[in-house]
Amino acid sequence: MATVDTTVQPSPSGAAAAFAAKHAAPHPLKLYGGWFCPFVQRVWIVLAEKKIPHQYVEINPYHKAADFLRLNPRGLVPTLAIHPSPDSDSEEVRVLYESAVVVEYLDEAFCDQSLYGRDLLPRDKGSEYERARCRLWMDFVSSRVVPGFYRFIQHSEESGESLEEVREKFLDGLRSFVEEMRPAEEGPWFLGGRFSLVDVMLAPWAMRLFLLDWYKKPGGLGIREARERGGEEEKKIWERWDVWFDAVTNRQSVRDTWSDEEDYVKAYRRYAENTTQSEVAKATRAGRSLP
Ligand SMILES: N[C@@H](CCC(=O)N[C@@H](CS)C(=O)NCC(=O)O)C(=O)O
Repeated sequence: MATVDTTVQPSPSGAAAAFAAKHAAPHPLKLYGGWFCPFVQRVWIVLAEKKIPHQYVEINPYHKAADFLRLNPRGLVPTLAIHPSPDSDSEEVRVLYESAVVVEYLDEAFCDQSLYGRDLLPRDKGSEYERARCRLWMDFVSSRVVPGFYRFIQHSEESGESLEEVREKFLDGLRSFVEEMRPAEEGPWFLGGRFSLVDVMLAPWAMRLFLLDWYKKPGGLGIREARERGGEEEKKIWERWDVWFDAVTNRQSVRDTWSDEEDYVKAYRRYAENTTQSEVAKATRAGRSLP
């Protein structure tokens, strides 16, 4: 078997290093994560957003230690372990994984608004439709936008599609997402005035879009060109996108869970050269849905 490079810088840097250090002490709620992982960042953002007490445990998910596989047989981060509190009779450690599941769990489990602030999904009586619509667009991010990001960044000569094609499909996903946002007059977020899990789901990839400009030349991400080429409708879409993008990439919880930019450049080189053997990358290469 070819030797696979699974090394990653062992710990976060910048603001994320400070955030991790603040949450290094043992705590019954443990997030196993990797600083570079956008799925982990979703969970990290919710912990930061709601100021949920926890312990952050940095691991390299590509080196699957037996103890970690016992917690999560899929061997993926984020993995959340909920240890019994000292005053409970139970010995049992409860485990959750899958970022989309974990963010909803945390939002529901830590719902005392006097301690944790506003819910990240609308939960008041009568908000069933709005909550379901949030889930629809959270799912859209995971099932359309995120796979499109990996097809784009891993694009190579062998992809069977041109760089222009993968770029256009990716931008189409963003356009559909933007068309569902409340008008900017109501506020910058997907729901207008209210930051929600829909924003959380895409925020880590919004932060990583600069990598497409960095690695996918010529043309890079291509929003500027699409806007210049397009008509009025296209301009309006990207104006709304800019408002959302600026707000989300400056949100405190997003900044607090972000390492130094150059570390992402290094970590994503293997994706950009399409040589990484991560489960996400292998699925992308094989045209399968993501793990
Ligand atoms: N669907 C999972 C995806 C998680 C995932 O792919 N995590 C990557 C790191 S970004 C991982 O643990 N990779 C280990 C591997 O590929 O072996 C989620 O949403 O949590």
